Amino acid sequence: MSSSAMPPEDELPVIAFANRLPVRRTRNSWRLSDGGLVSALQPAMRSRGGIWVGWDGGTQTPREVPGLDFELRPVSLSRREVDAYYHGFANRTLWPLLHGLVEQPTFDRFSWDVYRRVNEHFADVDDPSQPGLRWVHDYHLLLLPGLLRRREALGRIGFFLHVPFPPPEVFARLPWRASVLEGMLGADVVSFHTQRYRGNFLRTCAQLLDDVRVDGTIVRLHDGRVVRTAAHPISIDAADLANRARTANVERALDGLRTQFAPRRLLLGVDRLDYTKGIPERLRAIELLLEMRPELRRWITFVQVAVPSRGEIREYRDLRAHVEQLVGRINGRFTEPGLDVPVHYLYRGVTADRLLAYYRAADVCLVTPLQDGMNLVAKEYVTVQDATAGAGALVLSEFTGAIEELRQALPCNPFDIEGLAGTISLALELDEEDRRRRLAKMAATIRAHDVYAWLDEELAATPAPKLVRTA
Ligand code: GDG
Repeated sequence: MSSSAMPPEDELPVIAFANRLPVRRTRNSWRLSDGGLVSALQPAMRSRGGIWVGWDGGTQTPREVPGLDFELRPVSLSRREVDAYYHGFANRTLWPLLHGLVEQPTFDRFSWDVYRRVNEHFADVDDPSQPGLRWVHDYHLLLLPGLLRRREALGRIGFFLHVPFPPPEVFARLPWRASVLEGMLGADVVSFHTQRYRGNFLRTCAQLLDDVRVDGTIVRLHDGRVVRTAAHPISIDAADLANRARTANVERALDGLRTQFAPRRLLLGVDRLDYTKGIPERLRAIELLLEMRPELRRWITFVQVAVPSRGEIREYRDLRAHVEQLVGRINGRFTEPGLDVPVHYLYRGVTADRLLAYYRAADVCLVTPLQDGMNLVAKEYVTVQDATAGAGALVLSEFTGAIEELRQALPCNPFDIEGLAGTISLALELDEEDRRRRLAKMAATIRAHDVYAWLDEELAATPAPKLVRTA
């Protein structure tokens, strides 16, 4: 394979691989889907052109969609494959394992076999002779970098993990740990959100693989190939979000929210309904706060937007029941006769404009995951508040990737319910000047490292990996 015939790395088209294609069907056309991954990758695909490889979700997705300036390459999966690969190995094994065992992972050989097969389907739709920058995303496709390399794909291979990487003693539980690590090491560069996850990965390779040598931040393989690692925190399009937060539609929605909730102060949570997000802990802290400070029962409202997620999986259905029981209990205990309930719970997604109005209206945003790779909601809230002269406070879990950048947030340990209740109380007491100062600093940090900075880091051309002979 000669790289001299290829255009320079930074001109190669991007071939992105992600679990899902970034489009959804509306009544009679195809639209770009919402969601963090799509909005993060979209600018790169727009500027470089290329191909997006992903599961078609069981629909007949066309290769080209008007208005989309990159090609779609669908991977079709049978219902059994989706069950075992997606609901099974990806979401019942890898998801809880990579999030540090916040739930028990299942270890099931059949799901593992199907996961391997599905990763091969993704490799099958790629044409290895097409020069490109192959950019593989997330825990659904951990084996794909290795498969692409074995097929001698032309150009660099990058891998980005959107979720945490746990310490070696946690990852060690996975019966197929060596195959998974070897799959990831098929990339030229393996990237994580933070130095901590990167460090965990390097220590895991050193401890669990016999035939590699970890040398600082690189991994040397037995065949002399060198794999680099990186920490590139993902971010948001801060300028665009700041503009969108000021549109007439958002203003209108904001007026509605202010009329609805005045004169109460608004606390907000926005998450997929996922057990990593710490929603029950957050509710229990609110409950404790209302118990300790009865005057707040008529002065605060907590709005939780819980976007339905992975309802096929038992743990998620149990979580929903638990959350709904807690909401009922808190409202039952603390609603005062003739007054509004203290907790508003929305089991659905809201439109982008409405979400921005909630971000604007909220006096406090509660981002309290038990474990979260980054958390974009925290960055969005800060950006919107700062751009609209707000003075909100952010309570942020120590177990998010975002805490490493958002140093002026009020940190919390969501496992400590009393401590969390105290931090929420503090957020309500903080003086306005202090809140504005904190917001301004955090917003500046986000602007300085927005999604474009992340893309530049991820896609920066690196010299072709050198072959290093080991003795
Ligand atoms: C994974 C990792 C990492 C939420 N509710 C609504 C809505 N959203 C949007 C938010 C935000 C996105 O969804 C959620 O992103 P997060 O980062 O908070 O969380 P995950 O979905 O778990 O994402 C995470 C991320 O990947 C990127 O690498 O940060 O750690 O777990 O953009 O605004 N959007 C709309 N309505 C809603 O109701 N329109």
